[in-house]
Amino acid sequence: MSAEDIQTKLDDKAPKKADPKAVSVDVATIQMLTKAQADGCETIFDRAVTMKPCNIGEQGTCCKMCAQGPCRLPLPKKGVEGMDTRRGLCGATPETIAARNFARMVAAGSAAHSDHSKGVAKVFLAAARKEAPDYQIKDTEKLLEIAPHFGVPTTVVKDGVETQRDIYEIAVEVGETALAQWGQQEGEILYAKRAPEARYELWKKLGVVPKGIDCEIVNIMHRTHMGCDQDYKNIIKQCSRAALADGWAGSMMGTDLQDVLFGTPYPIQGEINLGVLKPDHVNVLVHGHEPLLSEMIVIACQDPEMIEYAKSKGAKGLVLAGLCCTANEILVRHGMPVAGNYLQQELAIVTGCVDAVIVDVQCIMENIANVAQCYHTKIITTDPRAMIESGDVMHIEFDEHHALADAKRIVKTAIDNYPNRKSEPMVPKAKEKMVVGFSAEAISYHLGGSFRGSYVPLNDNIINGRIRGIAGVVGCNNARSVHDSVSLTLIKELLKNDIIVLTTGCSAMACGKAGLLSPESAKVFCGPGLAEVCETVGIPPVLHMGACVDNSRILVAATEVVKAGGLGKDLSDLPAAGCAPEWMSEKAIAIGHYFVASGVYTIFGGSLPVTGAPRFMKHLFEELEDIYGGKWDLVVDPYEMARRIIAHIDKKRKALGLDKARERVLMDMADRQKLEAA
Ligand code: CUV
Repeated sequence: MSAEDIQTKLDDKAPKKADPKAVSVDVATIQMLTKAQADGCETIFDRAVTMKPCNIGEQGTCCKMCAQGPCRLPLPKKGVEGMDTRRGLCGATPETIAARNFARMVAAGSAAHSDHSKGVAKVFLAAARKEAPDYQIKDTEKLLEIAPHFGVPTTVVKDGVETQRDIYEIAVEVGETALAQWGQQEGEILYAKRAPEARYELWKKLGVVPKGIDCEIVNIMHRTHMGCDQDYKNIIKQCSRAALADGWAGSMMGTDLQDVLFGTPYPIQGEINLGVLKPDHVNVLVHGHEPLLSEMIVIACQDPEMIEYAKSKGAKGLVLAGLCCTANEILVRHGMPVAGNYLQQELAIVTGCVDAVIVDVQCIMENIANVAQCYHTKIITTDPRAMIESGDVMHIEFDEHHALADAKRIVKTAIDNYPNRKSEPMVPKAKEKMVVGFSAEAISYHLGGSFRGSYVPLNDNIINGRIRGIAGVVGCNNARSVHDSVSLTLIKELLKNDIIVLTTGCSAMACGKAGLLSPESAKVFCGPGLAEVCETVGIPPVLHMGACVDNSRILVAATEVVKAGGLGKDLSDLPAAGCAPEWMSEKAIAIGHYFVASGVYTIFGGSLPVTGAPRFMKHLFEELEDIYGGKWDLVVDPYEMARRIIAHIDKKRKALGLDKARERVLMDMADRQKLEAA
């Protein structure tokens, strides 16, 4: 065999690489993926080319709940004709198997959000008791607003005069009551009553008001054990309890307590994309989810001593930026720059100028440890629940009792790594300005258009048809779909049709990068009605509401819309829908299900592991609507997603007697190209 033949053989065996231009619509991503490949550094994009997903798992019909399997029940090529005779060894039907798998995703997703929030509640209580000196009760207005939901009085009558109680006293009681919600075994979660009355009554009638948080998650783990719940409808009912415990308790309390500790977000400017990194500065990235650590890192990085220390190492200064939902947390509260969303975490390191990535929990790809080894980046884990064995990862445990000292130690380690850079950094130019921080309170304040905030003007604009409806477009990136593309295509379609978009998570970041989070984008992307409203009020047509736990803000905002009147009595009456176009994490499934159980029509993109079980799928996609007024759907094409959302919104408008809505704007190819170019 000649040397040439050998080389050809080796080339054949060489791993196939992704085509950068085919996998993302984000220029910075395309640029850095090209660099990664030139540097010989493998990323998720390349692996997505070489490794195909398992079709049985994708259909949701692989059961590995016991050691007699795994039992694999793929759909026959021709589909199921007549009786579906597929069974696991124990006799489990595809429905039982898919429902169990789905339920465990709900459990894991709810656990992730709720465990994050439980940690927040613990620190909140420590702060209230003045046992965690680096944390304070910052947003007292929000504390006073939430205290009644916990049954905590905010005033006391002294000498016949009603006076406000001591803030820290209130906070201790709120903290104790909140923390008890996780372990509660009987009764109802307190925040269930924050939902519109009709919704709460429906949950009661259906018997799905969660008793507590942890117990509903444990219940799923039990009932999905081998030989336990074998009725997919009954399993889904438990999914509702656990998911509602996530959305209306775990996540919602997490958001609220974080707001009290760190401030409720109000509109603030920020910048996004890899262009926020500076080659001649120390660049520190925070990545993960919990603001407990990142808030302290923000303070540490602004410390003049720390900046001087960075300069002493030869850097011009210190840049702190974020990845994933941690980025959203420090963005919406402090306007800190965002380096990128989920699929950009490896690529940030590929710039060669990231001196450390500080991670806590969730959405951290193990491969960042390997990518870091191609460059000089230090990966620092900080949470005992999320350590990394691969590569050369450091662990500096973060303890909230001496939070700031830990944060400084971590940042110092990053600075010490600056002189170790291996190669000339290459930072993409791409970055965009954006306005973010639309908490439910901020929306009320901004749209209220008066001294006192109100949702009435928003409702008025929905009723008069300027705004056709509301869509929540949230969720992740997914290496199985074109990065940012599905979300952006869908959102642009919705805007064109006068649908205002509420967003969180990595989807929000996609919008930021594409310029959709600037007020100026309204006249470029929106239909005339929505453009007029946005221009009058001075808001972007896509409102960035925060991280994934902040999807609870969407529930609160939607409830406020119901309360403001004129659009029905329940969340399911609203001309509104939800979508996670590029979802990938189990948290997304938990979120999806709490939206459905709250009465929202919810579309997921890509794939959903239910398609191998036709009766179970019908239950999720059709029958749930009769029960909850909301249902699941799976749509791959973003134009079709938009079509279904618009149809749903029009259906709801008609039911409300608001059916003078204009026809959907149908775009031809030229229109689309114009939009794409804009
Ligand atoms: Ni929590 S869950 S990839 S960071 S939104 Fe982004 Fe958001 Fe999904 Fe993860």
